[in-house]
Amino acid sequence: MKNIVAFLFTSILVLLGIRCSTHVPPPLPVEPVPDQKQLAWQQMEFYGFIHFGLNTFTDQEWGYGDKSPELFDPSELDARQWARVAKEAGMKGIIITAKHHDGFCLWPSQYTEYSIKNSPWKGGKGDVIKELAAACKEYGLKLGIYTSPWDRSHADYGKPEYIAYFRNQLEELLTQYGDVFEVWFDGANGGDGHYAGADETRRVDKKTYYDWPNTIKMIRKLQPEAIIWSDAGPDARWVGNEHGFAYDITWSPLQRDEVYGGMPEYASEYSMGQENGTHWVPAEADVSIRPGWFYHRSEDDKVKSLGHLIDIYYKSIGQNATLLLNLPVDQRGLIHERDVEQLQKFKEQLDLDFADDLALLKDVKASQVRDGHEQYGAANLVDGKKETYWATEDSITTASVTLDFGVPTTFNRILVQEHIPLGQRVGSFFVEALVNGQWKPLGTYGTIGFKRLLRFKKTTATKIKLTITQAKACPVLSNLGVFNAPLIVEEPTISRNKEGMVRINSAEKGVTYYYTMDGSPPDIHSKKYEGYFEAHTPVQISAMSYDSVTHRKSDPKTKRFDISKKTWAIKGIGTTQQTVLPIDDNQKSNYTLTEYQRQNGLVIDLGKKELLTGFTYTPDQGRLPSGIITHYGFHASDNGHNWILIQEGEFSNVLNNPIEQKVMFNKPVNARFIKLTPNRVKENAEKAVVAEIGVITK
Ligand code: FUL
Repeated sequence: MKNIVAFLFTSILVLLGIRCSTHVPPPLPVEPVPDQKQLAWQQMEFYGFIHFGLNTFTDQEWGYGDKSPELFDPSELDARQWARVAKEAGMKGIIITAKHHDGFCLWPSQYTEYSIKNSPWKGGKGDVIKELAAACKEYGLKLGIYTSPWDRSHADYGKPEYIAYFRNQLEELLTQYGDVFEVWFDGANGGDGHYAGADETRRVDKKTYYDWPNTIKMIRKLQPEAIIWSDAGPDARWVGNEHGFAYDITWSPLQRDEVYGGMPEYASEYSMGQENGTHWVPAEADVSIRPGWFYHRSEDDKVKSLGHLIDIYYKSIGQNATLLLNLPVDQRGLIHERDVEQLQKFKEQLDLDFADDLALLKDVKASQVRDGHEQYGAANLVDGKKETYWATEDSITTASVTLDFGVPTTFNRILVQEHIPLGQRVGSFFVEALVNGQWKPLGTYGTIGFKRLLRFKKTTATKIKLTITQAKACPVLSNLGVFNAPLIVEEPTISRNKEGMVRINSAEKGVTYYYTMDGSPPDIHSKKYEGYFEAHTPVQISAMSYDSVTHRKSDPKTKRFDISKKTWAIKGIGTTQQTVLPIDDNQKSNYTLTEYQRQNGLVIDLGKKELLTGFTYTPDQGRLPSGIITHYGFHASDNGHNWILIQEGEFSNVLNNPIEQKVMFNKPVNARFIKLTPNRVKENAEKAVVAEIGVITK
């Protein structure tokens, strides 16, 4: 019986033109190809970055190298918390800033006094790298080291002596803490610095100064499995921006010999890689979960939204890069609660996105299979195995595969992977879906590489067809996945414009919003948002996002608005666009008061008399806020000529946390005209900046 089955099976395969007995040689690799350590690294996909150091305590991004180690004093440093958070977010490793540009070392290097050994933390006996290495081990994570080639504290920076120091320190880091999976060399090199009291600008020849070939040789000897990262690799490269985005066309091969670390034209000319690149140097996308790399209390409100983080995931890992997501450690020595919460939501959403592969074990046919042999058949694309692949004859570089669901199936994501041990091949492809018996285009794309993730709006189709239109050599694809990701359900944003129209919104189209205006928490029985609505009197709006398919709902978002600014006008200046900026209710655009305007103050006609109990001031909401008013005067008038000073004082903590400032008056005041005078501005700047001014009437 068994024999008959085997005979029938073989006959069917022969009839189908699929041979399984004879050996058909696999496609030859298309050079360059990854080595074993690069393959293992690529499969890690997602790992964390930790920026921590003296900058954390001086509220800086680029320390000058002049701050005392005594400022480094985390109150409850817990590297196990960092590792736990990273692990739970799905990360596979952590890279830490052992030394940033300021030169301060997080380990007790024997070659300098500028380290934690001269800090009060653990009486100078601590070692952050050691604690992190142990925590990584405990949580099954790999450890990576960032050590800045530029050292703004070192007396010898710019001279040959510094290179010996740099290597000595690298040797400490690569011999004392176990296996290191990645060594990260920043391209930001040379410039002004303390340089042990010299206080000057030192430029280096980035191509030659560091003598990279010998440093690389040394690293290879000490940590043969480590990936060495920089703009120029040699093993992995910068993606060319700090937004966490790779590109529609992202080649892992790179003309490596043309590139060097910190090369000015790198981002625009090399960061996408090259089809004819000479070396395998895949891209890594680095981005911070907040605007800054180091922790700043002023950014507690600026942790990236869930929608933004998910977008980063699809544009990095989904475009042939790995994702290095930075989690700044705060002054306590912990990853802040808000970042942790956001990471949990991120992980939850990704797990849902890829929960069910609708392509698994479905029927797939290819326009051509290498020698018609089942070893290279299209079924390999959906067999759930990484190492099997579909390939065509060597001479064929345009080909297609068609996946048949059998029944109409709804999806909005496609995953495609090339078998990269044989090199990256595909340069362009498009995808179609058979919807109600008709082929509909879903999109046209560039490269695939290790992983390509495609997003579409929900589509119901019986078949999907992927057509490769250009490839360097015969295509070799290992995986085709299809998913139906649920909507991103995140806290919505609530905004109101100058006309008093309220908008509730989020990054995801298709979710429903429910809201209340009476202070109660929203639920699905609350009022449904159907589009802009008017709100001119003081109101508190609480809104949530809801997905009616999965019944998931977001945390509520609450926003309070006072009277609308529909009738407001700025006095004493022309009618340019600038005039509405501080009263447009969006807090995003800045209004700059010149020195002359500062003396006269910002005067606003409210349009009618109002009973005011206080006012609000929102400083510049940009990355590096300028013109922050620290001390104010607030004046009121009935006619815009005779003014009474209502109150003057200081905006408390505005420099640390430049968010909307609220000032309540000692007693209410009736007025039609108001005036804000910037009595003092951060760093005595000449210009004062107002992103928004508002009144409180309740
Ligand atoms: C940049 C540095 O200058 C930043 O401070 C940060 O460390 C980032 C990851 O790389 O080039």
